[in-house]
Amino acid sequence: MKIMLSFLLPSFFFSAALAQTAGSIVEVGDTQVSAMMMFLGNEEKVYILDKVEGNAAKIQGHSAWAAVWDIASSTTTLMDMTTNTFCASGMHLPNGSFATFGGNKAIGPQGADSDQPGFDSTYDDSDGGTSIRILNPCTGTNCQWFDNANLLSMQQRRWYAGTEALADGSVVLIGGFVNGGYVNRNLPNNDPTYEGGGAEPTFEFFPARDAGAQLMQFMTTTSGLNSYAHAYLMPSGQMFVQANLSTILWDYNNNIETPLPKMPHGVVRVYPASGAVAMLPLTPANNYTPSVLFCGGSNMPADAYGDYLQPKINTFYYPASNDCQRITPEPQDGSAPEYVQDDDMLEGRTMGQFIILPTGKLLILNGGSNGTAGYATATDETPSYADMPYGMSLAAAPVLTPAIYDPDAPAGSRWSRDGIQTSQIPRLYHSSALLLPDASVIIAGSNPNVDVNLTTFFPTTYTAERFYPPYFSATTRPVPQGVPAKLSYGGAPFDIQLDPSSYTGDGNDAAGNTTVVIIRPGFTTHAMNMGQRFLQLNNTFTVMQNGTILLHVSQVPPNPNLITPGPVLLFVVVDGIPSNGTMVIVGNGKIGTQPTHTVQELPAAVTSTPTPTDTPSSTKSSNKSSDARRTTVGLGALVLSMACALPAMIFLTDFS
Ligand SMILES: *[C@@H]1O[C@H](CO)[C@@H](O)[C@H](O)[C@H]1NC(C)=O
Ligand SMILES: *[C@@H]1O[C@H](CO)[C@@H](O)[C@H](O)[C@H]1NC(C)=O
Ligand SMILES: *[C@@H]1O[C@H](CO)[C@@H](O)[C@H](O)[C@H]1NC(C)=O
Ligand SMILES: *[C@@H]1O[C@H](CO)[C@@H](O)[C@H](O)[C@H]1NC(C)=O
Ligand SMILES: *[C@@H]1O[C@H](CO)[C@@H](O)[C@H](O)[C@H]1NC(C)=O
Ligand SMILES: *[C@@H]1O[C@H](CO)[C@@H](O)[C@H](O)[C@H]1NC(C)=O
Ligand SMILES: *[C@@H]1O[C@H](CO)[C@@H](O)[C@H](O)[C@H]1NC(C)=O
Ligand SMILES: *[C@@H]1O[C@H](CO)[C@@H](O)[C@H](O)[C@H]1NC(C)=O
Ligand SMILES: *[C@@H]1O[C@H](CO)[C@@H](O)[C@H](O)[C@H]1NC(C)=O
Ligand SMILES: [Cu+2]
Repeated sequence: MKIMLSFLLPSFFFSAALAQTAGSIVEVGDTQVSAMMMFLGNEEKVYILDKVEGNAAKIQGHSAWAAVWDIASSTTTLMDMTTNTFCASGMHLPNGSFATFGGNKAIGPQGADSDQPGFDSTYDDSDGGTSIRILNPCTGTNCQWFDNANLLSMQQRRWYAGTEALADGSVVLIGGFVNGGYVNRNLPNNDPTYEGGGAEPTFEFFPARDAGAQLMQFMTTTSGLNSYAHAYLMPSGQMFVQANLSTILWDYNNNIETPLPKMPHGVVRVYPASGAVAMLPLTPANNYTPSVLFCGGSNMPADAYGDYLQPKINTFYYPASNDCQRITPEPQDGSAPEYVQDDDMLEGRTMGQFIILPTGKLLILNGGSNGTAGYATATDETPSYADMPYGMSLAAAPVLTPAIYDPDAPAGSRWSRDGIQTSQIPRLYHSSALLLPDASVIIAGSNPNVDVNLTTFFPTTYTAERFYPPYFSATTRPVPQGVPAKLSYGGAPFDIQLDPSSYTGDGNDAAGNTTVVIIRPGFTTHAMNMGQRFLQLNNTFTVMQNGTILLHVSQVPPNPNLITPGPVLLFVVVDGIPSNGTMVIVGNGKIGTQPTHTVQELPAAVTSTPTPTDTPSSTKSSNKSSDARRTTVGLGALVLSMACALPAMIFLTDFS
């Protein structure tokens, strides 16, 4: 029956029908390297990095660990790479390039030490501990990674460095391990700062500053659980940093730490507990005040984390946390920041990952409901690898169904998974996910193994999937015209045009329920999206008598701390239905102080006037072509809306 169907249906029809189902998770092919890290280079390409391992796919005679994935064709092209990217971090740059930082030493098969100093001849990889690698994305397959430690490198070795961009487009790199491990400590923890050379307690900048790498007190305070620290630049220019159970606001220019409250309930959110963490949307309604949301991770007792080698307990039998906390680090009313209990997730998750959707809702996917990130051949409770129930995986019970969190819903009703399908593919340690320009989400990776293992419980995974959020049920998606290629910090507003084919129903209603948002999908690795942010641009509109909507859109607010210079996707969202995203550069494209300008007033909103025979109910139910015909009043009859702040815009069509 199935075979007959595929004979009868043209294949393009079949795949198109599958691909667009709202809530579905669809397999979209083979990434050839296991996608531990990914980022969106431009509207066409996703760049993928793996660690050095024995992938069957070969380039220049050695197993590949880098690739580029073409979104339209779902095909992978291998790329060459010199150094070991194992557990690097990454960030966008102001000109649309991306950088990755650090990694591991050169290794051979099964993670063995390299056969030569700093180079392994079997896997053909060099030490990546201090590497800074740069990619200038291209739409073909001919761009290459710049990866030359002799010309560009960090001052310290960093594996799992916390990474955040600054207002001038430079990047700060925070702490990390020197050579990797499960947690960043020895036991007993007699040397909490340096761990006998295992821990890297300093921070440094890219491009390097004269002061060089400086000691960061927070790394000692949080000793053990301080790698991949969660770091978010705040409007003041200070940085919110969270690791272990500690939280600070950090003045990285003067290296001054201001303590904020401890994470409640003993839930650790950094690796390897690996909670899902994201900054909530910055909107005109919240006056661009950031709040950070933490969900899941682990409340394992401190002792259970063990040391560099392995955990003390059988983590895979320890339930992950379902606890969510929200904090506004810089409240505009001057009150003291505090963690606020948020709705529990629908289940516990470690390595859950937040993807901010154009609707301002947060998708969570991937991860497991038991255990932690990381891999090991033993725990103190299971000393023999042969007895490890899930091979090297320290997590178990993969959560296969995404859920969606609505930050604006009343407490108690923020989580939902209505209409969302379940994947068949576990995505545990070293999985990744990323928002794509069509507002779907690519999901890839998972490889809780030291080297490629296709036969273990949670194998090395090459199959990518795409998740289609609920808005893929829409039959009409907005098609904005006139999206600029660049946005400035402040200055004159610009116009985006939406023709009536971009919406259904009444034009005034649609215009009033339209947002223009910029999203930085970020550099995804280890259940994080480094640099991920969502900012709604302020806007008003003019609804024309022919049904075309002209959106008058503000530039980015004139504070580069809110969204640092570099690439973002711009979406227009009408009635909760996003357009395709256009890649746009925020700022002047250069590392350095960004020019800012006074915000110029937006024109007042203008709605189209219905004919006198229209009733409010007929306005709501009439279709757009009949709207277009009945709205025959000339420009002079346009009604100015009352001056009122978005989004509480009042629509004057309802009084006829
Ligand atoms: C973008 O900026 C980075 C860092 O300054 C630089 O290495 C890279 O070459 C630039 N890319 C382009 C295309 O100019
Ligand atoms: C986290 O920090 C606390 C001190 O605040 C320390 O007692 C604990 O051992 C740390 N946890 C780990 C796993 O290192
Ligand atoms: C958004 O624009 C409206 C209309 O010009 C203005 O009243 C409001 O203050 C702006 N909001 C923000 C947060 O800038
Ligand atoms: C997860 O942990 C619980 C609690 O220890 C245990 O009952 C369950 O069997 C574990 N699940 C898996 C798949 O190991
Ligand atoms: C794969 O994992 C299984 C157990 O998890 C192990 O027995 C086997 O040796 C591994 N294979 C390779 C090639 O590492
Ligand atoms: C969005 O992009 C996809 C993929 O490029 C394309 O097939 C589709 O037609 C676009 N949709 C709109 C509404 O622009
Ligand atoms: C509606 O009128 C405006 C202004 O003349 C024009 O720019 C726009 O293209 C028209 N829209 C349609 C759908 O014809
Ligand atoms: C705006 O669109 C959303 C999503 O479709 C819908 O839930 C909401 O009711 C709309 N709001 C108004 C004021 O129409
Ligand atoms: C929309 O209006 C047109 C023109 O009046 C009409 O032909 C069409 O049937 C209407 N469609 C719906 C869905 O009401
Ligand atoms: Cu890792």
